[in-house]
Amino acid sequence: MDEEILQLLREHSSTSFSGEEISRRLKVSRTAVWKRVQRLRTLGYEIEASTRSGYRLIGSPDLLTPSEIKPILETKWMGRTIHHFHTLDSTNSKAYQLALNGAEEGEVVISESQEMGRGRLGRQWFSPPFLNLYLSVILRPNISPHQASLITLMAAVAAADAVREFSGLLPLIKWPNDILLRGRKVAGLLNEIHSEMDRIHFVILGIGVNLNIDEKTFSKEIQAVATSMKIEMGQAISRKAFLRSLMQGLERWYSIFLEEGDAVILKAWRDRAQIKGRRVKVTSFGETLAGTAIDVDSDGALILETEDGKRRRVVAGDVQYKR
Ligand code: BT5
Repeated sequence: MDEEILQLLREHSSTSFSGEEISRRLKVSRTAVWKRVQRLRTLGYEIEASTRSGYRLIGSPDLLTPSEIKPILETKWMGRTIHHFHTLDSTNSKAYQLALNGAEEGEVVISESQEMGRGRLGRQWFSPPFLNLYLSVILRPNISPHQASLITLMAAVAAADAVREFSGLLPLIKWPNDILLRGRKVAGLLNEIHSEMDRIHFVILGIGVNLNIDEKTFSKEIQAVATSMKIEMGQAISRKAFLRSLMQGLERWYSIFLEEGDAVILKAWRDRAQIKGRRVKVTSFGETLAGTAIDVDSDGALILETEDGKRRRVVAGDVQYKR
């Protein structure tokens, strides 16, 4: 009902809208409308009320509800259905469930916070409320499972571009899925696929971006590796505006991937990752390898030349840059 009240108030934003009219249209009592208005105020909506003329919406918080996001989205199909929550265990888990139950390509799950935000390899993603972005997009690409990691690379390109547009700083993509500003992680991606041997049912593209979180809100451990747009820029940014740009970029890069194939994505990723020739330490399935990064291949794997001169192909793991 919150969304319906907000929609009515938005449609009549220049004048007040009487409580009686709202209660008639939504088929609830005037007291119920009043209680809802009180609730919306606690969420940050500024609603003027007068016994004579009714309610008027004069200010909206930077919430990521469908009614806030849809009017500003510039995408054709991505994010046209948004499932919004104040809290969830993980947007990826929710999106996975929705996709199993038939949700369509382009449906998006957004949560203001996550109780069990997930990183890769069983790690956690710190997800406090109202400060950052936690979203998962359902994709149903007609590609073979081995190409799925190209979707991670594609999404990293889109996320890096949105970070660049808003911060004016040059982010770096760290293989496979980190977006760094000045060497610290500002965003991470977690892609999960549901597939058969030769067919993908769906991909859940999970993205977390640190937007307005302050340094002191991170734990000591995360503080050492993480940053946010606000920390780097010294000012808060609109989560709505960032989301709009990110969604537009994702839709565009995903279409490029489907229409033009791997090579364009790999080139865009290489330009933003600058990985060639970097001295790295890679941890993969319990093994640590040191060497020089050569490239990523068309399956998104990292090609490494180890110190004994051998080439190794790393499909999953963590990279540390060495000086
Ligand atoms: C990632 O994992 O970077 C993937 C993060 C994906 C998060 C999104 S949020 C929406 C969607 N729903 C989910 O449940 N997940 C996705 P990984 O490379 O494993 O990095 C995890 C590591 O990053 C942790 O072990 C911490 O060291 C660090 N970390 C945790 N929270 C962080 C944060 N908010 N910002 C920066 N670093 C963080």
